[in-house]
Amino acid sequence: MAKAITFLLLLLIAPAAYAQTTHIVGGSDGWDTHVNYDDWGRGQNFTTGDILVFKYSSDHAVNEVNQTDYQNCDTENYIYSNSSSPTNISLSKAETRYFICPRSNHCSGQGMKLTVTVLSGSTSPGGSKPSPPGTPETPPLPAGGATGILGDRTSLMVGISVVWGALLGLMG
Ligand SMILES: [Cu+2]
Repeated sequence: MAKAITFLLLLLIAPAAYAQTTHIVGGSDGWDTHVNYDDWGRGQNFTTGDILVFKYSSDHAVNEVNQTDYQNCDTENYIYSNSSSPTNISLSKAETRYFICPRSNHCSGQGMKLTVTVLSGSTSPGGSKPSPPGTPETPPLPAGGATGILGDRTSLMVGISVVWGALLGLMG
């Protein structure tokens, strides 16, 4: 009986422990002009361990900048720059990060700027930052976000593998 309970607990815990979400910036619109990235960002739960993916044409690029340069759309003093889509960014720490497109007036005039506030995941070391009111600890499945659902399925598969390993260990 104790073994059965352990098994059930592992089944519940394992998928959550390996949860990692891939956020495609702008969804199907990608990283482009005339997309409201504030609106897009509000629908996402960015958690440590997640990955941000910028997909764009050769008209664009991705610069990570500080808060002041973000507000001023200053592209000179970037922290990181990449122009070969897709650009993958690992959200490894609980912090706020700022991304802009350095081409033409895309940041100042075309809305190509994105703020990402990364919250600490429950499994990351170093204590967790309290979530703002209304933000659930565990991200819900995004509505219509195919990649998010795929990511969760991958997590589930990994979780099931872990459970199977534990079960075989219990039986052996
Ligand atoms: Cu651009």
